[in-house]
Amino acid sequence: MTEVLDAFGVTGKIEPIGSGHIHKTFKISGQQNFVLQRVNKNVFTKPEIIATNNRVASLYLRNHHPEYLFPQTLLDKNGNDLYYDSEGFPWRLFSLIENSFTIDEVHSEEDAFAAAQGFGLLTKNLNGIDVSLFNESLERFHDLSWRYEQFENALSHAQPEVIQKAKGEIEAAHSFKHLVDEYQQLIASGQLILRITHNDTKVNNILFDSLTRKVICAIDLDTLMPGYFIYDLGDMVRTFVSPVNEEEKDVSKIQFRKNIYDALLKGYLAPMESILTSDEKKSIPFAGQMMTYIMALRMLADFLRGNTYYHITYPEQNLVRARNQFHLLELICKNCA
Ligand code: GN1
Ligand code: MG
Repeated sequence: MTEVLDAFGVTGKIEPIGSGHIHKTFKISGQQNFVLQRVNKNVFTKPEIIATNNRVASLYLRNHHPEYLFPQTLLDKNGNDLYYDSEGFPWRLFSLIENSFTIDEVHSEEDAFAAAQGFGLLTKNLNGIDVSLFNESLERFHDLSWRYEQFENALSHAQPEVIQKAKGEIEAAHSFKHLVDEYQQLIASGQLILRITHNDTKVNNILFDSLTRKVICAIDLDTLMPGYFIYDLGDMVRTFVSPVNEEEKDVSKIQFRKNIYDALLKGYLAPMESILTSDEKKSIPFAGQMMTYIMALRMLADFLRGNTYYHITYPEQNLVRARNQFHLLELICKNCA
């Protein structure tokens, strides 16, 4: 760790922060405060793609929307966005944004509106950028057909006792397969425009101001890359509408809060309404369905595979998450038609 702090030329006390499932994140408290992250190189095998995508976006925003706050990484002593330590792990450093906080669940219509507006503004402000300047930091990340195939593949290689434990969830996964067909048809129809989307719009990727409770900015820009608006809108539906998050074991607490759904849609459309086409708007109800399904499939596949992707703190956590998400999916399908 000293090696890494040295490489960036910073000093301070180190403590772990954050609740992400992928990277290791630390707060550095010193004369100035920073956020230091060790990038998960098993997930992001080409972390330079993230750095380049972010640089392209940041440059465009600086020229076209200088008022927009984009959390760009700080350079190491050699002028690089990423520092590779002696063991080959990539690290990056950000300024800590003081007096800010994140939330894991949405508690009010105001928060839903504000957070959704925050994510919408990112895509809106990047409207007009040359999408081909970006590369996919994770290939086929939200390709539902491919994620379904991965689930089937994990299932075909899983141990019998693991399959037995996940029986109900496997059944649920099969029962929603029609969403894959719907997705394929939608993509093939060409109705959706490839835009620059955030692709990980869970509510805890919005930074709020502690004093005003206004949105400061969207964070976690690892998957800022070409995508369809349904990916962003859908992951908001998935993480905003229920009063409990994906870790909740008691599925009876999962709810679809219509007032929160309406507020988030309004918030997202505030910046996006004028750029979305009428064809795109027809897919609004499908967004939450497809993104909740894709996450349920990914969590279940990871459980079947023996938990190789998401960070877990107890053995059945991915199964719990998948069960939670299938319950939520059922509610979303009932309420967003
Ligand atoms: C991961 O890193 P984190 O926790 O923000 C995942 C998302 C999932 C999410 C589920 C790169 O996001 O796709 O929606 O977990 N990110 C990656 O909580 O796989
Ligand atoms: Mg992430």
